[in-house]
Amino acid sequence: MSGGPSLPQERKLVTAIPGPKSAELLKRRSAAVSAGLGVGMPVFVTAAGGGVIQDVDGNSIIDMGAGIAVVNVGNSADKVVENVQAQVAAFTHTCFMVAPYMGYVEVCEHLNRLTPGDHEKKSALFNSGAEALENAVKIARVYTKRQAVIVFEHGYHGRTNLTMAMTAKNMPYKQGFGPFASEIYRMPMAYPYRWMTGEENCAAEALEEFIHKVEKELGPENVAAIVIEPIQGEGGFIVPPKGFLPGLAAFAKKHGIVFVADEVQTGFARTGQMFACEDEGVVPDLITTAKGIAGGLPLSAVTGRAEIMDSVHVGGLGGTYGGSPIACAAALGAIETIEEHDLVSQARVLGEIMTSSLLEMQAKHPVIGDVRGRGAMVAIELVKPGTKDPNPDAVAQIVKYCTAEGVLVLSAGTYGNVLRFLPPLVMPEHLLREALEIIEKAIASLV
Ligand code: PLZ
Repeated sequence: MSGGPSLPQERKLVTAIPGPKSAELLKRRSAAVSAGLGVGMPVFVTAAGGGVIQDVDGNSIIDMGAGIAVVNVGNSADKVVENVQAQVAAFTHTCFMVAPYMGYVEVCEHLNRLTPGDHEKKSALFNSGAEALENAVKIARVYTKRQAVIVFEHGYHGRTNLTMAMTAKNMPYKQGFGPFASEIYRMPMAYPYRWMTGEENCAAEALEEFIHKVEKELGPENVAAIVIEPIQGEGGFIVPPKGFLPGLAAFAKKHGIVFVADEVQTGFARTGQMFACEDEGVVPDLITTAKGIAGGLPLSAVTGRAEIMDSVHVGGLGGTYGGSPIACAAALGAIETIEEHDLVSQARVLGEIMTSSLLEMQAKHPVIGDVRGRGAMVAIELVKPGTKDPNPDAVAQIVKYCTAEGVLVLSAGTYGNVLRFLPPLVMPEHLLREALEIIEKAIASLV
């Protein structure tokens, strides 16, 4: 069976979810795979492309998750497949530090060109988002000769030891996995919907509290890096109010702190801009990317000011697989697809469809406390009607309903009460509207 963009773009259920074949395979999965890995959609995939995922039972499911913001260009995008096939036939691995190849250099050139700011930039490639974050911290520490790293409440940066310390949420990411890395300091996040004194005060008060804590408790001269997601992903698509990110960037600049934008989830056209920090003209010193960079192959990067990136001693950065030739070939195909098909604009088109429809739902269903996001990164926060009390049960029920109806949706949020939507940017509009109709039915069916 072949997937990719030519797969029929329809939702089609021929069995219950999971169907009998998937149900059998789920048994094999539990027998063979560690129980530590959760299951979202309980089906086994045979093909995927455009806006759909096909399973072993012949069901065609609408994909509102894009593999957690990875296949922005769609699964098996033509250019990705073409480049990967050519690369895999030419050579599969030499290790870039042992014998270099041009795919790596070209990906770095694109990253240096595409990321915000027109200063001289350099890049280094790794495998996963967490690895990019680890390396951004290493680089910032060497450059500043300081150790403290500032992160934010509700933030998510990965599951390795250092990035677990940087990630805010205990369950399921950290519980029992300590001890964690030291010198990580978590600051209050500007979370407009839940700001105690009201949304209008959020940016100014959050910044004030941030500056107070850093100046009085940490000492800015000890801080190597401020690391923040321009829109928090796993935390529940928390969009900081205007002024918060520029305020942090200005504080970092004043004190010689490296300002790191973690664009692992927001990057590569997702938010209707190539990178989310462009929205307020914020130019980070370093930017971490992964996910959408390579159309589904494992690749990540740190890109930033040449003087910072070059401050590391020769041999100080690397890894066996980082910037694998196959992943780089995929990235070149993904970047070409994003630019050629103007997926930046398409993210806005999809975002407008989602946001307007979800706002209409909010007017009818008080269980929707907040609708937020940017571009094709949109979420709803569910509350107990008439309050702002988190309602994770409603999210669980909606996910269950959508799963049964063949729509893959993802939850998020510190309180588990956020439903987030991240369709592939190539999803046909009719499929997106159909998914939204089912989501509304799920909300209407809440008991
Ligand atoms: N930074 C902003 O969103 C990964 C995590 C899925 P890796 N988010 C999805 C899960 O439950 O493990 C993420 C992110 C941001 C860093 C990461 C980490 O990226 O490629 O998963 O290591």
